[in-house]
Amino acid sequence: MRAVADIATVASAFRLPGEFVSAAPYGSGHINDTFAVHQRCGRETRRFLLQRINERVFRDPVALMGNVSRVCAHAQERLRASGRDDAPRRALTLVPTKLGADWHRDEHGGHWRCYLFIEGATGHDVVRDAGQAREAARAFGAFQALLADLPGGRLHETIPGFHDTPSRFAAFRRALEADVHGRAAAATPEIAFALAREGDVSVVVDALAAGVIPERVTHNDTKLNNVLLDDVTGEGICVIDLDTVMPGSALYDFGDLVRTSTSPAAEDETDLAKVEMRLPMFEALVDGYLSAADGFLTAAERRLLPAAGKLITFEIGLRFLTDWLEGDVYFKVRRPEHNLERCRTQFALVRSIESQLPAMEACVASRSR
Ligand code: ADP
Ligand code: GN1
Ligand code: MG
Repeated sequence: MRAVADIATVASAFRLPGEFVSAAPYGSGHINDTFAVHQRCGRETRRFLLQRINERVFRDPVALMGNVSRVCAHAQERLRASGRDDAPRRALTLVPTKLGADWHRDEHGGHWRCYLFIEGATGHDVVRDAGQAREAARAFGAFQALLADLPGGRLHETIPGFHDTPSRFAAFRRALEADVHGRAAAATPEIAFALAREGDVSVVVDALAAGVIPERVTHNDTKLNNVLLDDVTGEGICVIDLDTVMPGSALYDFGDLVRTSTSPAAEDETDLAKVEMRLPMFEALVDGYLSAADGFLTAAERRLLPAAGKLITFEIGLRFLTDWLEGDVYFKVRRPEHNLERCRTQFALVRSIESQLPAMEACVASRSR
C-alpha cells in the first residue's frame, strides 16, 4: 500500500473541489487499492473514492477505463432521461483529471481513477436478511437491463475467459501439477472435492456455445458488497466495481448472488457449520432478480438459475484453491491460509447447494410464466 503523501499527489491530479485533508485505505475489495480521500470544501468535508487499478489482474487498464467510462455515461444518461434528480447517487460518476481525462497515470506507471463517493449507502460483506438479498438481486437485474442497449459496440474483455469455468479448471490442474510451494498436501480434501466435480464445469459455457442461452453485457462480479444498499431504506442504490462489466451470461451474475447472499457466513468463515444455502434467501434472490429481469430472461436462462448458483460458487472456490497453490499471487490475503479458508467456505456452500438443488429448481419453476 502506498504512503498517504503519495496519495495526496495522485489526488491533486483530479479535478476535486476544495483542499486535500487526508486519505485512508477503504473497503474490503480483494483486487484494487481503494482510498477514501477527504477534501475540505468551505465548512464541510467531502469524500471521494480514489482507486489504483490492479494491473496484474487487468492487463489493459486503458481499455478497461474505456469500458467503465462508457458504462457510467450510459447509466447517467438513462437515469436523467427517466427524470431522476438523484442520478449521481444511483450510478457511478467518474471525476475527470485536471487534463480532462478519465484516469491518471502516476510517475511509477500506475493507473488511477476517481469516483464521486456514494454517501449514506453500504456494501455489505455478509447478508443480514432476505430484504437485502432481494434488493441486491433487483439492482443487478436492473443493471443488466440497463446495459442491454449500451451504444458503441462490444465491450473490451478486461479479463478474457473470466467465467470460463473449464479454463479455470485447467488452470487449477496446472497449479496442482506444478505445486511450486509444496502446498497441495495441506489441501488434500479440497483437491479431491474439486477433482470429483470436473464433469459439472461446462454447463454454462456449453449452453452459450450452443446458442441455448444468449451472450449479454453483464457485471460478472456481483458479490453482495459490489452493490451499495441505502442505509435508511435498504434499497439497492448503486452497482459498483465495474471493472469486469463485459460480454458474459446473466447466469454468472445470478450465480455469484447465490454464492454471496444466501449463507449467513462470511466468505472466509472458518466454522464451516455456519455455512449454509438458505432457501428463503434463494427465494428472495429469485424474486428480486425476476422483478427486474423477467422481461428479457429466456426460459433456458431461468431453468439454469439454480445450477448457476452451484457453478459460480464452485468456480470461485476453485480460484481460491488455485491461488493458494500458486502462493497467493492474485487475491489480497490477510493471513497465511486465507485463500485455503475461503476455498473451504465456498466448497461447503457447494455441498449445501447440491443437497437442495431440487428445492431450488422447484422455487424457480413456481415463478415461471
Ligand atoms: P475491488 O475491485 O477491489 O473490490 P471496488 O470497486 O469494489 O474494488 O471498491 C472497493 C470498495 O470500495 C467497495 O466494496 C465499496 O465498499 C467501496 N466503494 C467503491 N466505490 C465506491 C463509491 N463510489 N462510493 C462509496 N464507496 C465505494
Ligand atoms: C474479487 O474485486 P472484488 O473483491 O469485488 C474477484 C471476483 C471474486 C471475488 C471473491 C476481478 O472481487 O471475481 O469472485 O473477489 N474479482 C476479480 O470475493 O477477480
Ligand atoms: Mg469489489
